[in-house]
Amino acid sequence: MLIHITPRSACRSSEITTETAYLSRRHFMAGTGLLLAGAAFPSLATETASRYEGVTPAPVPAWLAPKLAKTQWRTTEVSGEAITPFRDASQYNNFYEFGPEKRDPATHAHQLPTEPWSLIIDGEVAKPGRYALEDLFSPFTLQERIYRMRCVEAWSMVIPWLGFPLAELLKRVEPTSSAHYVGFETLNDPEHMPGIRSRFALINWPYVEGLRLDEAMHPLTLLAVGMYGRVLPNQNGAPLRLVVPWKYGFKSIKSIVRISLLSTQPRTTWQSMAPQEYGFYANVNPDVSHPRWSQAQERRLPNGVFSSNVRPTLVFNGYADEVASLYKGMDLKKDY
Ligand SMILES: Nc1nc2c(c(=O)[nH]1)N[C@H]1C(S)=C(S)[C@@H](COP(=O)(O)O)O[C@H]1N2
Ligand SMILES: [Mo]
Repeated sequence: MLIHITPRSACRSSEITTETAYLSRRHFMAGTGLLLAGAAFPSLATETASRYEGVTPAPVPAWLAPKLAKTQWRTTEVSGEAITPFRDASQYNNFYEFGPEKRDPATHAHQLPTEPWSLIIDGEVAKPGRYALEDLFSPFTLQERIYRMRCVEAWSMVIPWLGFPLAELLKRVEPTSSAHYVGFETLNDPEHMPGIRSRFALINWPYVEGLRLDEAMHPLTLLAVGMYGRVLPNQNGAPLRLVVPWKYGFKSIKSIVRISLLSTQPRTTWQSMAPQEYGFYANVNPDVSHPRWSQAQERRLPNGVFSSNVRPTLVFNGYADEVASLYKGMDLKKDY
């Protein structure tokens, strides 16, 4: 998502094929009902091993291990859309704190210390504080959520996240009646984040993001602490990151150190860098082109010379049934 360079990942017209049969969009059945039913996962060990495909996952931290045992698992497919191999999801990343290239996060992020980690919750909230991660998470049961992830650069993946709804955390800290937005902030650690040290970085660190309170409270909005049945790799935003599946990937901020309840709309990193290209809402929308490329299609990873894997982009990334009502009466071409 370098703002002055057309990303290499943007679809070339030669890659575009017509997708004749798109499978059911209603993969997220009956809201969260299916997830909460929490069917036991038949063989987590074998399943996880095959997902990792020879890549050694990081060890599971002490605070996560007991939670994994109680995780509510669901099936391994999203309506016939294959889960992206762990290899791709953990080695083709955007995390500018570690550098601008897709391989940079996987190369450098392992240096980042993620234990201990604490999260500041402040602003318009009855119970502000600095919370140790393990204390903060102790009440929550992890769920597996298999979501499409659509980058604004027009590539996408399908990732099985492990986490819990952000709403559960927000309810516990009790937003006041003046809280209308939620702001998020990533760790700013130049010592361990070479992208921050770089003289070429255009970003005003720390990376910041935001949601309207109703978006933050939506049951699809997840705080993820793991993926593919294990701990989050650092390059994917350990120890905790946001996942907002109906919005472009840049909203899903990684390695969060602060969550602020706010009365007014916060500044966000990409919007402040290039407001004509990246909006606050950033809802996935095939009908609103990026000024430099179309958003009508996307390249589903992994792809290759013989399988371009180009597919049509779905409005709200396929989650319209769940989230379209949040934007009733809004002009999504104006509030992009
Ligand atoms: N702190 C931080 N969060 C970030 C980014 C970033 O550069 N820094 N990149 C975003 C972008 S553009 C995308 S597409 C997703 C990528 O998430 P993934 O690497 O886990 O697939 O992370 C988002 N979160
Ligand atoms: Mo992105």
